[in-house]
Amino acid sequence: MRALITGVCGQDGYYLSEHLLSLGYEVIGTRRGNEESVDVPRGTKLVYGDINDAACIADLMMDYQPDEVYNLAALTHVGDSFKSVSAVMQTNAVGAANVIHAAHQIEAKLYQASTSELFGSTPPPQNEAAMMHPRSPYGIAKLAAYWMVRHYRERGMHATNGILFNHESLRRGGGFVTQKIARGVASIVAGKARTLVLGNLDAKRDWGHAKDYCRAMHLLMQHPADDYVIASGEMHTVREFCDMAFSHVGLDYRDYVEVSKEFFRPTEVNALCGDASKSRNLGWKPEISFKDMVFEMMDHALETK
Ligand code: F7E
Repeated sequence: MRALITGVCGQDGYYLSEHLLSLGYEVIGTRRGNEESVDVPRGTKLVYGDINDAACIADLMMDYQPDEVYNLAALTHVGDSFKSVSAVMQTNAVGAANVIHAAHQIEAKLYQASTSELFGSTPPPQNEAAMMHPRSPYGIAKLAAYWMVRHYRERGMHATNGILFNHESLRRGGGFVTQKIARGVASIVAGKARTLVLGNLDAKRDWGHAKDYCRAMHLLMQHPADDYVIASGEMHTVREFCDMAFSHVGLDYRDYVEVSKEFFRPTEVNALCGDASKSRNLGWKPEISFKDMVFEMMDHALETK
């Protein structure tokens, strides 16, 4: 089996490639830059690819004829999307359409990285039938891609939306709140910072481990094309995350965390908690707990500071 992963250089690209390679897949991953030091699992074949360039994506499909295509490439920071509306629409909606269309042309199966941000203001628990009401340009662009997947599915394509709730790991980018907290605590412990400045501490999220969620991506592709929620079913506030991370090193978060309007969003998604019963019925379940995920991120941040 041959898989093509767009956005292989991100957190999810790493874990998905690692999983597919362990199953004996040949993995082709796209990257845009020419940097020497790209961290992908050994065995991943890196090729140039930009989902915003329809011709480039079409050529990749023709050249490599993948059996499965995983579209993970995207602008992923929700907060930033308020300041880059056109770019996020271009990459997350039009770029995704380029990938979906090109995969359809060669009759490959397609996985689209959909997101709990689609649900936006709909109260938890959210499952596949919950109303979609995104609250950011990021969510709106992802909703367009979600519908494009459904559209091609209606035309007979094996096209699946994995609606993944927040998923983290030591590979998470530093702009997301979990990694910001982990690295912030490590900086305080190392004496390099005195405070950690955050935004809305009362936002509630359903956080799982990226490794578990990337395993799900492949599993979903082995089942009938559909929309599937992947979530832990547990909800925590940003404040609770802080409490656990600071407690891990014997500190009280209230002594170090400051709140600034700078990190609030114009419109916030207040509470996300997924109901993943449909995916669980296919045999998927998360193996890494919230606590273990926080500790893994913390220990890694402490080691690398
Ligand atoms: O924010 C609040 C913030 O940026 C989580 C992406 O992978 O998951 C991710 O989106 C919450 C929000 O992730 C800060 O307001 C407080 O309520 O870690 P985040 P996200 O926006 O939930 C979904 C499923 C995706 O699809 C996305 O691509 O934390 N928060 N203070 C903060 N957030 C950040 N970034 N920085 C703060 O200082």
